[in-house]
Amino acid sequence: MITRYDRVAVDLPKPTSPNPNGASLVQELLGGKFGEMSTLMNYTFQSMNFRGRDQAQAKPFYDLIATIAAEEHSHIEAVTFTINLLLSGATERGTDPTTVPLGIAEESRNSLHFIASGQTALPIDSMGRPWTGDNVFSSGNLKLDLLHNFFLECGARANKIRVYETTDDPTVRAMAGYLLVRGGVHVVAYARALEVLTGADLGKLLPIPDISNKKFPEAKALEDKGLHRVLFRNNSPDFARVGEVWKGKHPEDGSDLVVDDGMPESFPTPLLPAEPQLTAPGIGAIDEAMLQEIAKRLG
Ligand code: MN3
Repeated sequence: MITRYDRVAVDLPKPTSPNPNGASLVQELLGGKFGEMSTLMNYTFQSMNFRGRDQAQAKPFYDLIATIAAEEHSHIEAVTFTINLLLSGATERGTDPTTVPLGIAEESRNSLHFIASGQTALPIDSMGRPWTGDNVFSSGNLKLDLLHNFFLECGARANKIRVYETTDDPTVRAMAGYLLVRGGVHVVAYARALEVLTGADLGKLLPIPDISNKKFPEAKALEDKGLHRVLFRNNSPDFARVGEVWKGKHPEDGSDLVVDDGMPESFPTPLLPAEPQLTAPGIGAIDEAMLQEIAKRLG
């Protein structure tokens, strides 16, 4: 079971200006092959599908995958709110449909943002392809699943770095910086899991790609606070054996890995203003002429 809070894990600043094409790019980090929907769904299915967790030596790995799965929900929120903030105010606000208020859609890369949604995120990648369950790997073999997850997190890290490099927008950079740090935790966690399970030292491969998080100011600020070495248990009485995997030294800077029984810092969810030209949300702001017409018909 999941407990939900009306909070986000990243303090997202307002974009410097609406940026529909930036929003299209960021979609890759949500619904792309290596996006947050993929990490969320991979670990969610792998944890629910986990066989033999009653075996003492298996339980810490179950606890790890389940704990990371829960965190990934906050990552789809971070990316989705970033997209939504970039799309807010991208078209002309008003209630007159004859002024071509959605004209910008013609020159924007993703028309679905304007036609299929209320200028908001969709479960698609940066090219508009829908996210698919084909992105989920859940083989039932722990070693294989952990190897896959290590690869998935490294691929996700590469995508985050490249999206960061496309823009200087502060919202995108805050989101990408945060996810580089937390995704980095998950890279190390799956490397450490394989190490505990097999003795292989995957830490020697890191970082993949070969660039430190500390090169990204938004990520460095969070790593200076130690966010790269903490796994959160979110006050749950369960999954307590995660510390049997998440332990030892961080392979990149040698700091101690720690399990925090509480929750990460969180921030209010950004408010998305109404976009009346899209009739979103479609309550209030009643059209006077239409109201009179209805009143006449009702007699
Ligand atoms: Mn993630």
